Amino acid sequence: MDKRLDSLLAKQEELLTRKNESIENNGIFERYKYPVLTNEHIPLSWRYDFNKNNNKHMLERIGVNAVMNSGAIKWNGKYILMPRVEGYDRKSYFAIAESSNGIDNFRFWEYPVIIPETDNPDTNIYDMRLTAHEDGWIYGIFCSERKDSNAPKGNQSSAIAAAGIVRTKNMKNWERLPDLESQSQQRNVALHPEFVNGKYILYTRPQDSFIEAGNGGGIGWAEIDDITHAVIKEEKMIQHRVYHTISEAKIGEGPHPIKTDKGWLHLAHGVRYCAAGLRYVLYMYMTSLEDPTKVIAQPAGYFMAPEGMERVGDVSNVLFSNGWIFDPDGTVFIYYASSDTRMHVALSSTDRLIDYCINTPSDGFRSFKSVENIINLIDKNKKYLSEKR
Ligand code: M1P
Repeated sequence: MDKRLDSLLAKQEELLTRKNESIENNGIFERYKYPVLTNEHIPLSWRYDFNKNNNKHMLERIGVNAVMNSGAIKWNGKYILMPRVEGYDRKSYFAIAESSNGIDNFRFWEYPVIIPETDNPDTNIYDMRLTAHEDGWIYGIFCSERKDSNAPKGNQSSAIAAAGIVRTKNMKNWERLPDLESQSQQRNVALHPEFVNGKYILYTRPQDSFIEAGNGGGIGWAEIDDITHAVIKEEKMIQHRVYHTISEAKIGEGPHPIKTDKGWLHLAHGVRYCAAGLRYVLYMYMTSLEDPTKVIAQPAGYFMAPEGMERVGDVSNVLFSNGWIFDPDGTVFIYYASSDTRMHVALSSTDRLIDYCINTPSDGFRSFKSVENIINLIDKNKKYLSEKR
């Protein structure tokens, strides 16, 4: 074999077998030192022609720019990630990587995933949200992007975002169902794992245009009669954008919520404007088991924001999550992408996340209220310490 290829393979093997290390403990979750997936994790057989007769300099033929925004699911005892892989050609596609422990040694399966097209082919597909539904199928809902056919002549960037739907029983063969029918553009759509009142439930994110939320931009709850022909008849908004919060510009549901005995735990992203552009952070909220459209807890501000190297990438100042895995022992593996470039993991537990959601003060929407929350805490601590003495 070619010397250069040998050395590329050896270097990649080192990366794929590297142990990850927990680096931080703020009490709520632990971050890990190394990204779990990057463009360097993509198999070399997808990128290089190994035959020296065709590739005497062993040049890379098909480059990968980023591996980000990953769906996640525990399947056959393995931690499965289904990220958005973006090529140098700016087209995204899906691929599956698995690990035995969920924190390191993720390896891609042999081939990227084939998502069948509809009669109206997608230009770009990304941001898969996976749900093992109680109907027995594993569903994937993703963003399907196409050129806006009504864009003025010469405009090459106007696009339409819609929710594409696929399902599988083996994670290998994906059946494409018709795209979600909606009055508005849609991105960040996730399927609730259970039927509610006999209906499939979608968390939606209506938006007026491809980028701007416009009048939409919150998280909607839509009841769907038939998932094989999904039509939104009505959207009840369960999360709203609010002035001067972390989510004044846009909000998007992350993966589907996790069911706990205290309620449904939700992970979402909030977007705000700042001088550097848009800033994406992750936040959490909880909904009631009896009425999952009712928010029962929502801590103020963000749960996770970009830190250190996470701050920089193709689209800087972005954390985004569309995948988490909940183990029966209560461990929660939070998979998140930083700056549209790479994938990370953070670990927590349902106990800690419930505690975080229920006991963190909610947003008072004014500086005065924020100070009030701090003073309350100081006073409680003073009382506790004086009683202890
Ligand atoms: O670039 C940040 C994110 O922007 C979009 O998310 P949203 O629709 O909430 O603005 C998506 O394109 C997402 O993939 C991307 O990470």
